[in-house]
Amino acid sequence: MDSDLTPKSVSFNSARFLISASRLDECPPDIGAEVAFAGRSNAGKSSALNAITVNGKLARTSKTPGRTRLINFFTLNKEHCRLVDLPGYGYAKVSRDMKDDWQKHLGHYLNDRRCLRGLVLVMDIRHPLTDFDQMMVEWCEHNNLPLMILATKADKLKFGQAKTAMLGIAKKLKSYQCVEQLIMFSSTSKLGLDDCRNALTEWLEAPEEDAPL
Ligand SMILES: Nc1nc2c(ncn2[C@@H]2O[C@H](COP(=O)(O)OP(=O)(O)O)[C@@H](O)[C@H]2O)c(=O)[nH]1
Ligand SMILES: [Mg+2]
Repeated sequence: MDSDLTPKSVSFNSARFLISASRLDECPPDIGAEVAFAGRSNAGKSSALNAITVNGKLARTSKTPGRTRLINFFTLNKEHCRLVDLPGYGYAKVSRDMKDDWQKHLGHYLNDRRCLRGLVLVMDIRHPLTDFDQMMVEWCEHNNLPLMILATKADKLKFGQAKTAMLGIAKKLKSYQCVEQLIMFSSTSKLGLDDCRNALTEWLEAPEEDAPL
């Protein structure tokens, strides 16, 4: 029976846009639990967020890479539980100064955000582990932050090819303790969606004392 005393469990289709921040001091209060999504521009990050939340319009998807320059926060039904869309990296058509600026703010978020429970790194299964992806993996390893890797756009490959790609990624990541999940994913075909949601739920619903930071 449901009552107000029962702690709510996370439901992803409850996600609603909360706020965009370009700096740490514009972020919502650092309480509760957050999971942030990172990835190279055009990797399929917004599409993955939309698929997870069953909301085609939640995180804007774009055929023009590099549009999302802000940290976007989405609330969930459970109190103080949020999903966070980080600025894509590898964006084109911006000055070096602007790039440095974004990277600095992203760095502040990653380093200082105490409610961060885990990072989801979205990579195109056909172009996995770019330099920046590698840097994010190293960062998670160094900071003991649980990492979930979504190897997305798997629908673009034949199953055998996708399997081979996954084995290659797994081999390169086998020495990293932080990698809790490596999921073959497709926002289009919904492959891997249940595994991804289950892992997110586990992170978001873990008691505070088990939090990584
Ligand atoms: N076939 C296929 N296309 C995808 C998938 N995910 C994203 N895309 C396409 O890849 C492009 C970039 O996606 P987007 O989610 O905006 O990438 P972001 O820059 O990482 O947020 C868009 O044209 C999407 O339609 C997927 O799983 N399968
Ligand atoms: Mg995006």
